[in-house]
Amino acid sequence: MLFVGQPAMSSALPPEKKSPKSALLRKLLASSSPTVIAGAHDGLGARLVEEAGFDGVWASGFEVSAAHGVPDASIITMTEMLESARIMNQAVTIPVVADCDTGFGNAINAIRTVELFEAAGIGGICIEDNVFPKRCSFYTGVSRHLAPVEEQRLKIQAALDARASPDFVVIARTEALVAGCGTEEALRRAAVYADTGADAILVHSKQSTVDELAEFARAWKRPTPLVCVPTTYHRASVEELSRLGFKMIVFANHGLRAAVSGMQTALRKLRQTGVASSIEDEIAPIAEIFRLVNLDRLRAEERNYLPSERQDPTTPVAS
Ligand code: SPV
Ligand code: MG
Repeated sequence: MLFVGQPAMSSALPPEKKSPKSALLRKLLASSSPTVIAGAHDGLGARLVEEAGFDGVWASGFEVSAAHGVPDASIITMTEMLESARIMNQAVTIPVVADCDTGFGNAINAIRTVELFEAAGIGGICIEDNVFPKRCSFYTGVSRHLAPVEEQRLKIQAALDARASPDFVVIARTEALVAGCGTEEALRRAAVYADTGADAILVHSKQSTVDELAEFARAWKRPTPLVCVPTTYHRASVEELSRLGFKMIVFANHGLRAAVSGMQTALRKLRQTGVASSIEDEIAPIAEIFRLVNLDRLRAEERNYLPSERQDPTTPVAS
């Protein structure tokens, strides 16, 4: 039974309409221009990503973890991540790529991960070759262990086999460079994942320059598209990364970091001054929040679906 306010789950749709966003994402990956996506952790953030003109939303494990107030270290559960990704997906028309870390366990966990994320209408997921529990690629003092390549190959195979539709995008990510295993090992792993059928290869790096990724991309001869995440090598532009051969570029956490800076500045000033007018001109007007949550739609739906005696005739229609 569908309760008022409960969104219709996409799994109730006929099979051909099950994952229209995955078809969209697949099209983006196949196009000649770079696909540029940005990180988010909730519906509002996802909507801001879409409004800024990005091609898709990266449902970031780093962001969702931070939004829960915990490190990015396999602490949030698969269902917490799924719910966050589902909320983001509901808020936008562009596809969501969900960062599913290790697939939340072994290949068997990855199977259910694919089933549930696909059923939620997510465009695709990314599965990395860290062992569970993973540690954020940027944490220092971590002894990094990668899953044995054969075990990871089977996990990618399991994820691909678990798809209801071949459109659902499975990105295989290697942490070989982050773990200090070198370009050759990164290429060896990426080749195995690509040959297994992964739709794209995300090769992560925590260097401050793009050099090791450039070396990787130069040596990459397979047609499987490459994905990169320019967080530490932040001087590399979309144009440069695209020229190097990267097809999808993920600005993974910049919205969260911008929000944190903005909130810290405003809240500190508010606490110091004790008067809201001190920051009123520096923060989004209330009306901007009305617009972002689509108040116009609420008004229209009230007019259309509530009996006249339930409508408030004095409430102005938001313009
Ligand atoms: C994330 O956003 O959670 C990622 C990208 O996996 S990164 O944090 O750069 O590893
Ligand atoms: Mg992550």
